[in-house]
Amino acid sequence: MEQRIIESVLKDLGIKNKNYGANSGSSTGWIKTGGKELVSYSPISGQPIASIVQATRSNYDAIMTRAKTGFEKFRMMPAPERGQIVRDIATVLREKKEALGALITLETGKIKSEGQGEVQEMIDIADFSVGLSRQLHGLTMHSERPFHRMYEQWHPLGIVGIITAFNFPAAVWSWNALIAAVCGDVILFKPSSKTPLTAIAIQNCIAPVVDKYDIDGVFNLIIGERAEVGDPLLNDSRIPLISATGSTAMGKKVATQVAARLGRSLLELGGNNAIIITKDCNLEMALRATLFGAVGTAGQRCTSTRRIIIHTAIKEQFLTLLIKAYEQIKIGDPLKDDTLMGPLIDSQAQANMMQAIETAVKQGAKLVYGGTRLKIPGLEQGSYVTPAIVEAANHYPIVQEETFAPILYIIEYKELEDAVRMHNDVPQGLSSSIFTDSIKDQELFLSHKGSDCGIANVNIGTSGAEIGGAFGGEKETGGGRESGSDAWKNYMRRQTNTINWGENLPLAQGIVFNIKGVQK
Ligand code: UN1
Repeated sequence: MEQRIIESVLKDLGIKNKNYGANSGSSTGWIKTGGKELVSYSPISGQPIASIVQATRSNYDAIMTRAKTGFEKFRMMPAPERGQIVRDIATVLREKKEALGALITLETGKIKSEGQGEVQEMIDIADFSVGLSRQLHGLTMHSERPFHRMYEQWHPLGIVGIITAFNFPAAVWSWNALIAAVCGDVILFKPSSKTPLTAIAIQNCIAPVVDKYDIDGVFNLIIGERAEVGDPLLNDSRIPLISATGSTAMGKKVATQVAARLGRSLLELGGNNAIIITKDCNLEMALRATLFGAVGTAGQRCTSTRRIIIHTAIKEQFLTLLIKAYEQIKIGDPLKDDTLMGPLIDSQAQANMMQAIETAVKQGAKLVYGGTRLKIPGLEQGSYVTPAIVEAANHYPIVQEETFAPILYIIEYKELEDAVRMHNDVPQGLSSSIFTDSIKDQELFLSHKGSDCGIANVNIGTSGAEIGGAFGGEKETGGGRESGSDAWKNYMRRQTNTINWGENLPLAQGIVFNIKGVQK
């Protein structure tokens, strides 16, 4: 079944058995790259899907030249016209939703419905960006000087580097690329080497739109190794902004390298997201949110629920219900309709999960469910696991870490203030949630002494954020905000303009600086 799906999806998205790893957006924009071959294997079965000839350093330079030329033209196009381009991209994405979603499933192992959901997230951000293209507003200020006018305007930044992770290979591209595009930037996309085909598919989807508007050099792609492509990109002073999604370790490296040349970085890194479950909440809702948050995408979202901080009085009841629900989760081929959890991305992720559980037990935790390797008949090469439930204490070093796998730590509390303190007592600060029917508990959680995360939800889980809000988090999550709200400002440079339309040259702050014979 998988082979047939692979063939039809690749055909539909214009992917060949062997592909090039650099493109400047148009259908003729592919560069005949000459680097090492990279094979994309499906985590579902471990079988190869297709391969890519990666880009070399000189391929990188060629793409940068095209990006630079692309920017010179694109920046002068009125923003609403750029919005029109993104509107056309949204139309293609609607047409290709099924195929692109299936490819995301093939390359990441996330279930079908989540693959489709990821393309929907792209469509949503495209629609949002179209509206935004008429709303790149600046403020006007009242000048302290007579016959003066002051305002600010937002200019495009230039070339924006986008580095993405395997778990959202398409949506995170769209958050960055489509908003940057309406802002008048051009982008250089470096996808995860675990999901290069989704990146190639995106290029193929948008190529007819790029051709129609003659904007080669706006949506650039580069697939290559760190020495050939990754490091040159981070160190390139022609790239004023690098937007990077991935682990905290990766983010620290990006931040350091980009800061060394005083470039800007926009970081969306690890999370260690918790749900606080209070005594008086709707426990069934809390249970459903926990299941999607901890098991969805096999625990491989940066927003995945990793900790449950639950009131002692209801802990046993909740745990019983949770285990019962975990027993019913269908694990296996993510292409099948009734599967709820697919494989982990690779055997390294599986090994990391097993290692983390072992470490947790050594540190005093109790494994109460799952945490085993699974062999699915016919898919023996896939890294399947049973999701784990572990009773633990918040201060255990392993609980303080983000393990990118479905491990859920259960932590008890007696007083809400303690729950909030434990909640915040981790290095990461992405997403958070409380389940409660008490307005007081809710407001404490949302107050200045409440959750310290970038996202704080009430009676909603930690994952599955809508695109309309700003997305990102504090502390080791990196501080960046992407997607909705005013995250677009990251992709532009602000300019303050003061205009004197009078006959005098008064100085601000009342400074007198008169030179005889020159001033009035
Ligand atoms: C990520 O895991 O990097 O909120 C992004 C969510 C999705 C995005 C996750 N909308 O779970």
